[in-house]
Amino acid sequence: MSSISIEDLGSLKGGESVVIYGWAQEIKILKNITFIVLRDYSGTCQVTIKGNPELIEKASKLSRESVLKISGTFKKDAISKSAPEVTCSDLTLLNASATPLPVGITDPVEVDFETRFNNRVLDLRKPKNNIIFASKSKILWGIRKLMEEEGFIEVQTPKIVSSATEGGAEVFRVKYHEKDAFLNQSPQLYKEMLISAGIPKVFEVGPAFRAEEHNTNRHLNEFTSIDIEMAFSDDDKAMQMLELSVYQGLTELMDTMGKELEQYGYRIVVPKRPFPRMTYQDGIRILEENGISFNFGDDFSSEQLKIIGSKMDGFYFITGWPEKVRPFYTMQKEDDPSLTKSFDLQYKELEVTSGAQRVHNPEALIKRLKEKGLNPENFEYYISAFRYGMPPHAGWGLGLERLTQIALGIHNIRDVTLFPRDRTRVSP
Ligand code: AMO
Repeated sequence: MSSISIEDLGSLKGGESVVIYGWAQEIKILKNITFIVLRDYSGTCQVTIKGNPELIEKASKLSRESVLKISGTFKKDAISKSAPEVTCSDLTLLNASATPLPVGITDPVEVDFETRFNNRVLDLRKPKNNIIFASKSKILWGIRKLMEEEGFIEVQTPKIVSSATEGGAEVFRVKYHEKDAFLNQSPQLYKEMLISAGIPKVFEVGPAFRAEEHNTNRHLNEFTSIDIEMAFSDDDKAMQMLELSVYQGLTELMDTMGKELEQYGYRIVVPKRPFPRMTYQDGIRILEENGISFNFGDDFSSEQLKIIGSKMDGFYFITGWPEKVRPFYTMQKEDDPSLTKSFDLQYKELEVTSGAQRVHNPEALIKRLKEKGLNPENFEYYISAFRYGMPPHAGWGLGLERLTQIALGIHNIRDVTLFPRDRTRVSP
């Protein structure tokens, strides 16, 4: 007999023979009757064992979270109102769970962070944690669908690279045969090269590595970057595409999982469009109105972004960042080279995306590299892509974990990461 998922039991009339597989979430042994709460990937049901001393004896030896095969009869008018019920006629122990469980699946007491993440597979069995990853997948699916509709090609670029993209300090070095190499901090240089390679719209979803020293609730050492690059484009068009991407990703989540997520206490943020835009100078003005003096050209600290973000409702752009705080590939404004054609997308104080129109002239690029104290020779493979006709182009990089944090209102970025990598954790 083929098996049925717990969710699909609901479609039966009652009285049918069924086979179900799952974990023994709870085992309640009473005098002449034993109840097992069985959980599979779709939900939980109650398995009732009575009038069969041999089976009751077998069930009494089970440990929680053991994997079982249950054969029985589906009971329509179950006593348990919250879960469907199956009267058990046979029980096979497929794999016993060790005891005690370091992380209980239903125990009301929360274990500490280290224990949770040392035993992450058990922690992920909790439906409230598990659903975060179905949500992350839906957000990504919404964005992927949009990319497909808009004619983007999904690409995969190297993650072992010969030069640091986003800055020297935050890069992991790796031994690459006889040479040194780096783990890529962003697909930036490669996505730009693909514009010269004749792909007008590229996107990539992949890991990005940052040797961040600080332990915060928004930084990982390995995160998922959604990157796009568009030919014959500018910062304004890139911002429009970003607004649409965030909107579509979160709408897909709301439409497909909104109700279920609410049951777990998550309230999805669905953005209102258009996202307001403020300039870097507007940001400074807000700070000054709040009695904070600020040096033009500096980056906003997270405390300062908290103040700026408190004036904004939901997602907003900060545009026109100073050249000093943006990477070498960012295009300067024609009328004021101290500023750039760049933007960040923010949600309150959290930065979700950075993007810009890029430098496309090879001489200008070499000049910018030198001004930033970098050696153009180390970037020759990249610059050469600009020598034979590089279109003007623009794009952005969006942190999927940060977007998921915002969507579900989750404080710590580690909770939206299956196996987080941070300053102290590289396992599991
Ligand atoms: P940037 O360095 O701002 O820009 O990164 C883009 C986005 O990636 C996410 N992010 C992170 N998420 C978790 N942990 C981290 N340590 C981390 N660092 C960054 C953020 C951030 O907004 N090449 C440019 C993008 C571009 O211009 O196309 C870049 O990488 O959400």
